[in-house]
Amino acid sequence: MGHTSLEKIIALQKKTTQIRNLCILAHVDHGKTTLADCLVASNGIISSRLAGKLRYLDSREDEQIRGITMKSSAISLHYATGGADYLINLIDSPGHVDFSSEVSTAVRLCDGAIVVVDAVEGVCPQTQVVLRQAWLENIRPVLVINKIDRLIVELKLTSQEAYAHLQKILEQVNAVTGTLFTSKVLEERAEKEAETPSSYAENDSGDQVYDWSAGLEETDDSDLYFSPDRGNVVFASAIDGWGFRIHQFAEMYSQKMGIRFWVLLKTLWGDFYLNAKAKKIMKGAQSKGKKPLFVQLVLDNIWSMYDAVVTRRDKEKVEKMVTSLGVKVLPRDLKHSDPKVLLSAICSQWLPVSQAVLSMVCEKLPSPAEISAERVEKLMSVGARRFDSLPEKTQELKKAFLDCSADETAPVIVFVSKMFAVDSKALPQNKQRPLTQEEIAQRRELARQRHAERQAANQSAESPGSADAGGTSTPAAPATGSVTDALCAQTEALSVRPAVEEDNKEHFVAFARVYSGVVRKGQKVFVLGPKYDPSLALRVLPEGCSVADVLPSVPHMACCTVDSLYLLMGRELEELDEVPSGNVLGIGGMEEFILKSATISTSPACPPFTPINFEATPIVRVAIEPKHPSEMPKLVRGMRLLNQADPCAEVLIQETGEHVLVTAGEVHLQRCLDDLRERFAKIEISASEPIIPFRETVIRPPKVDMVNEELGKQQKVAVIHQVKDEHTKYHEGVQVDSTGLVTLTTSNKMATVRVRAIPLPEEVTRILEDSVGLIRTMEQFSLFAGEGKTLDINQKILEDIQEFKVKLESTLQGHKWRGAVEHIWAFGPRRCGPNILLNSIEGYRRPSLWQCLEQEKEIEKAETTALRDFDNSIVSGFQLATLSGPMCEEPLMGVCFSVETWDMKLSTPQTQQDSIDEESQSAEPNNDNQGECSDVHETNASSTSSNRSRSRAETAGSSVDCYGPFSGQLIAAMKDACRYAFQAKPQRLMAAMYTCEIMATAEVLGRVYAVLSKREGRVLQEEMKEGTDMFIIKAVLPVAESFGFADEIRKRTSGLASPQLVFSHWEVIPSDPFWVPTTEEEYLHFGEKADSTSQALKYMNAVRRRKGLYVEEKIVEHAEKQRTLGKNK
Ligand SMILES: Nc1nc2c(ncn2[C@@H]2O[C@H](COP(=O)(O)OP(=O)(O)OP(=O)(O)O)[C@@H](O)[C@H]2O)c(=O)[nH]1
Ligand SMILES: [Mg+2]
Repeated sequence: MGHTSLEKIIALQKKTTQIRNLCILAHVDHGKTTLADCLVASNGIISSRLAGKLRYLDSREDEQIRGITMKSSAISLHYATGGADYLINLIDSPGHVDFSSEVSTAVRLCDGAIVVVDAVEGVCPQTQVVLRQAWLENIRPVLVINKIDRLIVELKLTSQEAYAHLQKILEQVNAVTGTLFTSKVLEERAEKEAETPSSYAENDSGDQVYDWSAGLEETDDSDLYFSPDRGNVVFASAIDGWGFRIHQFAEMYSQKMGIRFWVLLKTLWGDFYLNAKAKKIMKGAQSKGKKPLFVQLVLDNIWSMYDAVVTRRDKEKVEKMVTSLGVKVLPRDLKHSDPKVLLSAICSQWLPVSQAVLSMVCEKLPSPAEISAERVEKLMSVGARRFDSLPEKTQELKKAFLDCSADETAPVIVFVSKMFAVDSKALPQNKQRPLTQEEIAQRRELARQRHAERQAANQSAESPGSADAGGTSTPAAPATGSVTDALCAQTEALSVRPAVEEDNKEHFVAFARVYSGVVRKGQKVFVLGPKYDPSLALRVLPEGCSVADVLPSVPHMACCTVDSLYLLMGRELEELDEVPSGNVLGIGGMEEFILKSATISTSPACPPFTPINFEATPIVRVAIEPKHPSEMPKLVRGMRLLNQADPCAEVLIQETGEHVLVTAGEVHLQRCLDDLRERFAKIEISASEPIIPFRETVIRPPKVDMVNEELGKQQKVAVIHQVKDEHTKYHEGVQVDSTGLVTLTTSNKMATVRVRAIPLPEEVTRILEDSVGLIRTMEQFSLFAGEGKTLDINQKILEDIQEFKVKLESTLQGHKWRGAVEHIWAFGPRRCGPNILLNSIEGYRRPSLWQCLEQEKEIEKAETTALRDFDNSIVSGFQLATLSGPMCEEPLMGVCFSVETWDMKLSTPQTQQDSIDEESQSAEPNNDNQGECSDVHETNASSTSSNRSRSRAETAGSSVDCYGPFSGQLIAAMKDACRYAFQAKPQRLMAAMYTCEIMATAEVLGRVYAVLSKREGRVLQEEMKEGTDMFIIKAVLPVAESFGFADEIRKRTSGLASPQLVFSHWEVIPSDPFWVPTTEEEYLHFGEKADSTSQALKYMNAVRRRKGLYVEEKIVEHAEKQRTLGKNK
């Protein structure tokens, strides 16, 4: 526990205004954990000598080995300043992209964040991401510019150059904040406009004034930016243990030089210099070529310290400095062979980093009591629901949030952001603790008794008088034996039992924060799942009920008793009896009730908190198997535990029965597998090669062939292995014309569809991908409309749908796409994917997909024709076709299927014919033939009979047919038609692509390029980072080639470059997997066998093989003649 006792921390937990909940955020390796070490050391939990080396909060073995953080962990620290005591609940988070979900869960529980930026690398991709996350959660950030020692020792900058460099970094960080701020102001303005439809405002005189400002002017943004004079920036070197805010120097020099403190504070950072003669501070240091104040008064001191201690090792100077600073240095530090030891001994007393950071945190970050109304509303309103649409009782809870009160009467509201597994040994109740006096006495007594019994037993065995010839034992013997046994068992129980129990249970602790009230051990609470609906519960539950009552069951709500509460202390947990509002805590015994996150409350009116924003998309999948098949149940249990313990990992069982694990990236995968092996399943497992997702698409016919010759002009050659021919062979009943129009008739010959596949422009595919949420809403609306209900959609979403439509219209230009957007029939697969089904059937009208936009207008009554009734079958066929393509059964992407005609001939059995005719009274020309079973009604789409009854179609659908139900046939026919239409076009595979940013020095640049090109990567951009000799390379790389990429780069560049891969987009692989040489040039160039098979073919075959599909391959071509080896050879 360090210097601070548990009692002290418990007392501090009650003072809400003195609490700070914060997390440390940064790009990977910018020094978060090292900084956390310095803060932890200030509480005496670890020795300050080890701070920076121990990385105390990286408690997992793999975190220590790899040197990166993988899990966020929390610790409570005590800080006293100016007579006030503060409790700092600190959460260290990982910086690697693969673990960004851990960052999201940490940010949710905090009110503030320390953003750390490496002084050399500056703002990196993850820095931007974490700034955005902090912004989205409405938490306030402060900045630490870390690793300033690298500017001195590695880059060897002068103090003036370093100043310019630091200024740039600050500008970069503020630029990111500025962008976030502007977009928010614009969004708010848009919202306001939506509420008041016109932006014309009447002023007093009645004139109309148009407000043309973007709203940016009136919104105060000065508090938002990082600026040293505002005290929210610390300059530090965590590894050497120093850090400062300019306040400290302003104070020091104001005494020394007699300048007022605030004048110095305002001028210490900026373009000011000291005019020694006039004893004045003047502006314009840069233009006059003077040393800025910051360089002269601050940086020069540090530079000379490094110069004396590290570079020149000037003993005399060091001693002088030590005495002038008034710090104490141990003789062994002075003599230490590593100058860094001496340096950190001096600096950590002169400018202790923990002091600088903690005082900034207490001063600049809000306490839990200062939670803003805006943040509360955001936390309480799930999804598209507005806060004011919540039930009244729920809205009243907003006050409880704002009060953050720890009163008895305040409702308890707790949010659990993740579950984490702990070793049962780490639980305080199982920890080995020193025995109390009584226990020692008890044990002594037991031992004594046992000894006495044993002696008594020996005596009775030896005593000759009681010897029993019959071999039966004396009545005393069994009795003594049993007493001894019982005693032994008792003593063993004291020592052994906990060890036996701990093996069979993994303990989960909920990582949580109290937003209102006090949670107590043994208290009964409601656990509300993410889908819980308070309005439903308030209707079902009796008025004024409490958790203790017997209540009817409500979906997504459970009642449970709080089992144990913990104070999180990094690697350790301390047991608590109660935790008041405003604190971060661990809750034990919740694993039965909570999967990953939940809201806990004593009030049923409490809404579930908004889901956490996860930045990472899980993309790497592997299939997992136990080494020994009999251990399957253990694996299943282990995977279930893993799923609970990791916010981002997904575990699923595929239709094929495979157990699949989906993770965010390679490093994450590795950690999940280690966890499974060593912790959750405790068995040997084997994981498949990562399953790489692909997409299938069609493209416009290429104009040139594989040797860049224009197609069409060359002589074709006969190729022996003509693969293409096989692909153009179709089933009977299928016709494909030269333009790729496929005509297909159902098996019972009653319906014919003509379908064509058209590649969608790339832009359209992208728009479709980005608008999945909107498409789902539209789909739901249509579904409701079909049932005669209406779905109320929030105004903002309607506007977004309108915008989506306009965007589609503007990208689908040209005569081919005329009116296409209006005629979109469906999206697929799963009704929201990036493929379009287009209704190009002349005369067939169906309700528009965009009907939600036309709410005001009367939704046109769709005509009920036979076609209309089977509309769904066509859509289903399309959905199936887009879900798995013909190349390797992967989903399609960017394909439009245009249905050009759809003819139906409906036969109606005679028995029902009469009633139908009476009802519908449609003028059918061939009514007179009704006696024959082969009676056929022509229901062409262009036929005008508009009032055909529904029952007719149903009859047709259910009529007995040797080919099965008609709707099923139609689905199959449509699916096949789509597949053939797809195959009639040039087919291509699409690969998932990662983007990565690699930072590398000039020497290793060549090797980075070599690795990239070997793995089919492509460099997009290369630029030099200003003020350093680092290059930043932006590249894209197929996911399929990415395994081991980061490791290889690291190895080839001796650890100098380390890339982070983030999923970016899907890209068409240009080579044709079905390609065979067909022209003379190609034949000459690639040879008859076309051995140098394309990348696309390799991928395709790999997927087919994995799925157990037929792979066209010649395994042995020119086999040597078989030779029989002699027996003895
Ligand atoms: N030169 C120098 N190196 C530092 C400093 N602070 C940290 N480091 C080094 O930077 C490396 C990464 O430090 P960590 O503290 O593990 O970084 P992190 O931000 O926690 O990394 P992740 O948790 O993996 O994102 C370690 O090798 C540290 O020794 C510093 O002030 N100066
Ligand atoms: Mg770390």
